[in-house]
Amino acid sequence: GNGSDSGTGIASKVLTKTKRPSMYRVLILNDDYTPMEFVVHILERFFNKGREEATQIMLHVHHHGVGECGVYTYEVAETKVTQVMDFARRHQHPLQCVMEKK
Ligand code: TYC
Repeated sequence: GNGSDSGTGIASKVLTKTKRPSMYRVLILNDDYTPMEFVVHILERFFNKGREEATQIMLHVHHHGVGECGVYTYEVAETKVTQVMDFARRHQHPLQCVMEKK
């Protein structure tokens, strides 16, 4: 980046450090009670998945215990986790959603 003269008459050049943001995976966890259709709905509604991919992710979680919904910057990931946890609680399902640094 550039620093320009702001009054001294001496122009300077400033090196601007750019850095990519850390990325976070949002994961959903399996449980014995949340209906499969509800999980598919969550993946469609909050993670913009189509029916086919949402179903694949849900079945992966059902069989393996955990699965990735998406990868986001910290604030976006945190918002997704809160939205999913609130939605599951409102519908009285025990679905758990967490984030982890990549
Ligand atoms: N195991 C649940 C069932 O049999 C389905 C399920 C899938 C629940 C994925 C949570 O993240 C989950 N109804």
